Amino acid sequence: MRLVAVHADITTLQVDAIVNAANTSLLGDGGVDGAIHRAAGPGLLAECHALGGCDVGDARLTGGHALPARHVIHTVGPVWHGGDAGESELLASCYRRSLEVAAQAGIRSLAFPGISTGVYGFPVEAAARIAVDTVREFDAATPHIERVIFCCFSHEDLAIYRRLLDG
Ligand code: AR6
Repeated sequence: MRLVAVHADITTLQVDAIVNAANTSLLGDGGVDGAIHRAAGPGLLAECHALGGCDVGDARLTGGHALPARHVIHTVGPVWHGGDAGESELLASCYRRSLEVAAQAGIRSLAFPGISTGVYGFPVEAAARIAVDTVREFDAATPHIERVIFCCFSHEDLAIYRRLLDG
């Protein structure tokens, strides 16, 4: 598996799947979730309605609709409450479940945003470390996915990921 970090709007990426930082309703809101729903069009919302929600730390698969990506994997990150409420384990679970769902669907390339690091307030550096470690562990156990992209929305986030991936 190749792990790379890029600076991009995730809705523009041509990959088998992009991951969405959703909420438990799966019905779209702001941030990357809002951007994905706007770019995918109303068909995505209809498909999400039928799923009936998703637990924190879990993931669900839909089509990509009008997106260049063929699928969207919706995962629900934890809200940051200071770090003693199981936030790290739940965030690791988001990455692991997204990869499991991707592998089951035969997805070979996927892109993650910084789950929970926007409105949900998870510190970026700690979140990036969990993201990279969890993807590397998954790769060692099940080498099905060829390319994982960490899609950074700021140059600061990109610098953090580049450092972790080089280290
Ligand atoms: N492409 C890539 N990354 C993006 C984009 C984009 N187009 N837009 C934002 N980001 P957030 P969360 C980055 O707040 O913290 C929603 O309302 C952003 O800079 O989208 O998990 C949901 O419905 C940050 O690094 O997600 C939930 O209610 C990262 O994506 C709640 O927000 C995540 O920021 C989830 O909060």
